[in-house]
Amino acid sequence: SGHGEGSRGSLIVLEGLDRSGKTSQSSRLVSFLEGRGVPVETWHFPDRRTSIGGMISSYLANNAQLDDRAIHLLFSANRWEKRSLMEAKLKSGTSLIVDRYSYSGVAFSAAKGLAIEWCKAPEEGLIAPDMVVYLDILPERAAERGGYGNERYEQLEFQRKVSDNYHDLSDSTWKIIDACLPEEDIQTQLRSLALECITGCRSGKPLSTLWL
Ligand code: 2DT
Repeated sequence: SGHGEGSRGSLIVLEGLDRSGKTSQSSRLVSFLEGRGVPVETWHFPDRRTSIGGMISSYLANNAQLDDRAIHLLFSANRWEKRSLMEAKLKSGTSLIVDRYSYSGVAFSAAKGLAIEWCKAPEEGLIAPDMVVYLDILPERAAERGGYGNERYEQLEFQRKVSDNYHDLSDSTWKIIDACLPEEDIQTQLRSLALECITGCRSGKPLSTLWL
């Protein structure tokens, strides 16, 4: 019943502020899904391993200065350069758990004062996620967790603006999880949301593109 050959994987995106727990929750989720025999990979944007990713990485480390629009377009290009592989994986039945995607792209650049619509434009045509999970945390609480490094953007004032932008971007389809719950409880919610999403995609829901 839709579980056989030809069923596609799901594109599941995790978003949230720095220190919201996205990275550890997504790697635990992937281990869980693998254990259930689900073909799955964890991805992360920016993908710093490409040459565009290298430019982004230097910018984030404050080793390179770039115009706000130029760096925005590099983040977007870093998703575009992975688009065909993403589509191939999904069509071959592999689900992708993606730590940050276009919403980070818009929320962070718009926090510098760029218009939301301008920020959204280069993302148009990328594969739309089947589910966006937002790990919700107040910027003040995230800052208390410590571990902000020396990267650009890792400052409370900036994170407040990013948080406001995420709230503007979110719609009723986003799954919001309170990032201050115990880690186990977050993981439990995430697992059930992911399984439900993956099952739904297997039964024939077509891929679509941004923006929905
Ligand atoms: P990580 O610490 O998660 O590697 O992110 N960012 C990310 C953007 O400004 N635009 C984007 O399109 C993406 C994907 C978020 C590094 C920083 O880069 C920001 C934090």
